[in-house]
Amino acid sequence: MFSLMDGFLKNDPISLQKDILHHVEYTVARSRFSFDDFEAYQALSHTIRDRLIERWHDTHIFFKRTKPKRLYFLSLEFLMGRSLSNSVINLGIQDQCAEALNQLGFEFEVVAEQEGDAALGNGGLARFSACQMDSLATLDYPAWGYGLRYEYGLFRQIIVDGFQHEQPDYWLNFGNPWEIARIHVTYEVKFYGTVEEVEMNGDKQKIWIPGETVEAVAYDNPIPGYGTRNTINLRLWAAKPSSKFDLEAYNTGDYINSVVNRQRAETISNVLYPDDRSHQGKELRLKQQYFFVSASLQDIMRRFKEEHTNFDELPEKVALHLNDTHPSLSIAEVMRMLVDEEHLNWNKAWDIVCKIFSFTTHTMVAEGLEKIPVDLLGSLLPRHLEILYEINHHFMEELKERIGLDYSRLSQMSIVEEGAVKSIRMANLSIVCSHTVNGVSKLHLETLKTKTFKDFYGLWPEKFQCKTNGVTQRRWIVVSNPSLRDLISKWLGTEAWIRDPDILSGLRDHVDNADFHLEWKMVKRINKMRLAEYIEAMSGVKVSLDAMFDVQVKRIHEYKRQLLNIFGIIHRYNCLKNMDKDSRRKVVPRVCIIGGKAAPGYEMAKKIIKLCHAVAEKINNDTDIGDLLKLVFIPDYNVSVAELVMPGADLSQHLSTAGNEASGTGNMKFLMNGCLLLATEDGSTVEIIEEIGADNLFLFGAKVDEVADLRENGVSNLAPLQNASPLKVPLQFVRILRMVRDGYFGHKDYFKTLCDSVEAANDYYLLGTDFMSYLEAQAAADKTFVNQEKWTRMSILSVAGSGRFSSDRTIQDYAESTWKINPCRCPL
Ligand code: 26V
Repeated sequence: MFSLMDGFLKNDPISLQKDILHHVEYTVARSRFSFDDFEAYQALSHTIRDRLIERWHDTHIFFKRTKPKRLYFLSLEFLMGRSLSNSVINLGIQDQCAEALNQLGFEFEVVAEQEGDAALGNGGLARFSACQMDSLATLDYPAWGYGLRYEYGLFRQIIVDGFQHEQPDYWLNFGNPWEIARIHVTYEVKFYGTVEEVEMNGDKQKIWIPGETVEAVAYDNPIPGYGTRNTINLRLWAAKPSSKFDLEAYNTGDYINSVVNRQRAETISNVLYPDDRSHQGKELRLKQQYFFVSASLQDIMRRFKEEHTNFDELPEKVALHLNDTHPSLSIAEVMRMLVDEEHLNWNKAWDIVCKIFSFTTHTMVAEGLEKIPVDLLGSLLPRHLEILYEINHHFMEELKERIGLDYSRLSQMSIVEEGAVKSIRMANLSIVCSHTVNGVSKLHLETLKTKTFKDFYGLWPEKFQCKTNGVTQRRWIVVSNPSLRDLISKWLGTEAWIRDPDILSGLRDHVDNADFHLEWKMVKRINKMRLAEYIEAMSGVKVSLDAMFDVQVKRIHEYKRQLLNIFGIIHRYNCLKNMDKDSRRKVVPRVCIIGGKAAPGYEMAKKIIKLCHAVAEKINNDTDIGDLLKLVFIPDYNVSVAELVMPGADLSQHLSTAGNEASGTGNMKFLMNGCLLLATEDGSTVEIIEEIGADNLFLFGAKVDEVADLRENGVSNLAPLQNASPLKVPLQFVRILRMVRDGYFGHKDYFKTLCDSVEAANDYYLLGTDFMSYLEAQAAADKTFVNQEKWTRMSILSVAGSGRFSSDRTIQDYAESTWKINPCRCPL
């Protein structure tokens, strides 16, 4: 007789092979006797997907049965990268898959390379969302991620003559085996229209008569945990024309136009906004936000209502997390659903709303906070605007009772900003309605409390909490650095650190073991080899493995100071040019690697990319310099490039002017890969210092409490500048600036505004001020590199201290103190 258990797919190499061939033949529709690497990737992915679906079902059946409180993580961006390697590792079937492929004549690594990145996000915030999903699944939390299924992800960066060009990333072109289209899970999302007041049971009631309807279709992306059967869901919404909309349009008789108009609906989820600096008040962006919010909340409420009848239970069963302010319209939407649709009275609904939302902000400065013009909001979502006004009215009344008629503070804390463009302040809204407001590092939280949201902190100190970011060691060691994974496990005698990262501290016991050092250096060498091959393939530049690989990869921003790095490289070049042969022999050879995308409209960032190429051309073609200094720009930096670059780096740079990087997560990934950091005391680096000790990284630059003075007076009252020109800028810096200005690297006119931006009077990010200190840190790195034993010690201690920066720790903290959710482990 057939038992239900017979249905389970097996994971031995023979069964996997059978399934791969099945998918080659029936999914990919190729002959099982002849298929290429890409087709092997497709077939293997479907083989893995089948296994994910089994676990996904079991997990959700288990959640349904046990009805735990669920977390809904709302984020407009997820940078997932590739899924194949991550899935087979989390499923624990990596060796079996490799063997299955091997017997068919394929190599796992080559097949895995076929996959493109899922790049549905810009940078830090989006990759952090992806790391959190991995940790939520691994720690067995009953969580769902919700996001948008953009058809075009973050643009591809190509470099032509040193200039960045953007190309669309139509990532779905070759199919996406990792998603499951739920064509029957759809919701109507409404826009525009009017609000009317009607009588209902003797009461006056507002109703929204919308003007346009669009359909949201669910695409599910299973997220497997490591060392557990739990597989949670990331549900992404795609916009489709609504069938209702159809009927009306067709009845007008204009068939062609109505079909063309239908297509307009789909544009909502078409493209990811690629600028992570400013909120421009664009209608399409607002439509994306509401489309996402409305579909997600209908889905969440439907699930809640299937299991419960009383909305009083909502706070015990549902936690809604706002990943930055992008999904904050959720607050107005839940109020609308409870008041207008479920007919709860305002106070009751408000009480519930205040218990279910939590909020994390990823921005440091007030200017970066999101505002939505009232005119725009009122036309697209008239009822929501009314609700927002009413929330603000109640808040202002409460505030007057607490602080009196202090109009300046009242107007600063108001959710509505009066002024040339009347707007809704999304951060204020989120703070007022959330029970918890999280900063992403200690230093970030401190800034929120003392500057950005000072008044709110005064009002509700208990709301403000620190949840320092983290990254998942599954992707950032196990997937990306298999040699290091093996080495760590060998010396710790266990693989338990993959689920319990604190165990990594055990590496400290071996920090002076010569055999360990030897193997440690060997691993770095292997990874440098892989990176060197990639660099040569990308840029044609051959690099020496004996050189120090010095890397700065992240979005290009003025505050991240890639320009400081480039100026440092020019300085190094000048020094080399002026050295005699003997001195040159003592120089540590360097390969400087820079990578990152500039927002398409960010002129200054684009000029930095061009300058990097111009300097590279000069240096790399100078035969006099040879292997002593190379500069390469890695184009199209993304998650999979990061997986290659981080393991191969000796030194990584994190140069933000103190007080500008809310946390930073790149530093944590490099730390996990035994790469030493050269950094300012900014964001989470402050906590890395606490963990591994200031002796184990290269620190430089103004501290956060010196920055304001330095900006105002050009000098700090804490540490006066030495070796400065009359302009209080080091002469070396002035000289380099002059070289660029005078056209030493060509493109004199083009670089003019870039030079102006760091001229003493304008140098907002303090490049000149920090330059000497930067050069000293660089010199210290050179000196240490010569002493390989010391370097290796520092490298081991970096990895040993990286456990605290696992997203597992972050998630556990959120789960316990913010979301109040418990693990819910699906039985095997
Ligand atoms: C803003 C905008 C505005 C226009 C539309 C698109 C868009 C997308 C994102 C953003 C905000 C970006 C904020 C961000 O990525 N912050 C970074 O978050 C990291 C994770 O917490 C943190 O490590 C970085 O320090 C922080 O810069």
